[in-house]
Amino acid sequence: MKLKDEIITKAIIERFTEKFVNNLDQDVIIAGAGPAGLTAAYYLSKQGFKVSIYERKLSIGGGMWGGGMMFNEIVVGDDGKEILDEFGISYKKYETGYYTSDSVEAISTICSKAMQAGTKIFNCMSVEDVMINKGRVCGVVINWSSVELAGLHVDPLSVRSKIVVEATGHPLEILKTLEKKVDGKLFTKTGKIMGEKSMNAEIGEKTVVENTKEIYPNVYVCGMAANAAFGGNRMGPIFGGMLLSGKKLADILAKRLGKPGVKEMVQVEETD
Ligand code: 48F
Repeated sequence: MKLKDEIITKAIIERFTEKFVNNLDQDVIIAGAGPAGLTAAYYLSKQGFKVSIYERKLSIGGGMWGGGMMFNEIVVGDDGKEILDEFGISYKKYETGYYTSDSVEAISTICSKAMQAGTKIFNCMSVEDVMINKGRVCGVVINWSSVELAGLHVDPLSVRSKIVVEATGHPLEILKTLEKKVDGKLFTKTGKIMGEKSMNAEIGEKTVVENTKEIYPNVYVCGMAANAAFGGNRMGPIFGGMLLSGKKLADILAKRLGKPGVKEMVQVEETD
């Protein structure tokens, strides 16, 4: 059979458009395809929720590929190991309570399992803002990362969702934008972003899970963003907390959203 270049082009454009159009009204939109966002997406998609992730970079996986200082191994504790088991990621015991895993195997498997469970990932797209309606976030504003990088004056598009997840890691990109618009109204002690504290794996691993929660109506934080938002410690290349945070978020959201496909959360139509 003779291959026609124009058919290849048409196939790509049509299939991408189909995927994009079918995912403009989601249960959950996650900003950032790092280990925390991907893990949350996996557990939610597995239960049938409509989940998409917008990732600024060409590659997904955030900071997991590079392990610690580009030594491509990660460390997880006992609880994190259970999530590696769920994904079928191999690991080795190092000492009691410490397990290591190849970071490339870990993140590529998490991504693959999330997608096979139904998560849609839109890479090369940045979340640049959120939509707010009557004091509740109801979607995100997106643009091609290349537009942002080139500083082009091109208007963005918007995508609706019941829940928006801030999973952009240390930079807290979505919350920083939101904070400016809802001055002092975040669900932190100060009403503002608290900022991350210095490295402490012992404390950081615990608080990253505790801090995985709602921070503004319909906006949740997970992964490193949770500690950066609520004033927790950073924890370096121990990744169990990121996986546990993603799983906790999925559990909270599954309870809140109820059964997949049920539109029980009223979406407000009028603007503020
Ligand atoms: O940074 P990242 O891996 O976040 P995480 O899942 O994991 C944190 C760890 O990697 C590490 C750590 C572990 O102890 O501290 O830092 O919390 O992934 C965040 C992803 O968000 C993307 C970014 O490219 C990365 O892949 N991202 C950042 N800003 C945006 C974004 C944005 N505005 N829109 C879309 N994606």
